[in-house]
Amino acid sequence: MIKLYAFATPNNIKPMIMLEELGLEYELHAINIRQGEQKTDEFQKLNPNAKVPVLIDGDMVLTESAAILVYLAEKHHQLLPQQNPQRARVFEQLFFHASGISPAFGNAGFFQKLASEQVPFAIERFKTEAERLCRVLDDLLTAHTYVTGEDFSIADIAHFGWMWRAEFVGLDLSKFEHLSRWYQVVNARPNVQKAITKISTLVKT
Ligand SMILES: N[C@@H](CCC(=O)N[C@@H](CS)C(=O)NCC(=O)O)C(=O)O
Repeated sequence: MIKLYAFATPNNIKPMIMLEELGLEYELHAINIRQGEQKTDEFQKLNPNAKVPVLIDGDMVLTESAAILVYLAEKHHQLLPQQNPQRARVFEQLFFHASGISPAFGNAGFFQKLASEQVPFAIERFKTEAERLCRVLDDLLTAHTYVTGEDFSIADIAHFGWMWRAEFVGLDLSKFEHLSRWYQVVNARPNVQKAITKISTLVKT
């Protein structure tokens, strides 16, 4: 059976939503990153980068949430269009997520909620950037139901991961009309709710 090593954080809800959407059974293994369990020698044999999530599917041991989404989508032929331009649009959003949204949101949350000292410049820098990126998504969503068009895809799952933790980042999504509407649509999916229920059994960030 598929195994997922995870903790209750934005990057980990993504593969869980995907597994639920695909209707796959999986074992969830908690790695408590607040207690340093990601730094053990045993865990670093799975991910030398010492981060969750890690997916194990047979011989495949895979890290990086976006790569896990693509792997599962390609294996099960779902939530990633086969043809361009739609396929390229999904990758465009995945790279935008991994290189833009994820680091900005992660740093904004870290400097506001977890850093051992308050660094106003860092808080301002990353929170402003996170808000700017929400505005980019909000503008994009004026034209479509989902981030790449009218079909739900792994790009929506990736973005949902961090939007689900907007409060940790100090962001009020209700300020973004279209992004809020999209969030409610994705959040209402039964499989998204199943993933949230399961991940909530792990410790929250
Ligand atoms: N780019 C990676 C980021 C993974 C990541 O940062 N995971 C965090 C939890 S959301 C983690 O394991 N942090 C532990 C640490 O940095 O020590 C992905 O998308 O999977």
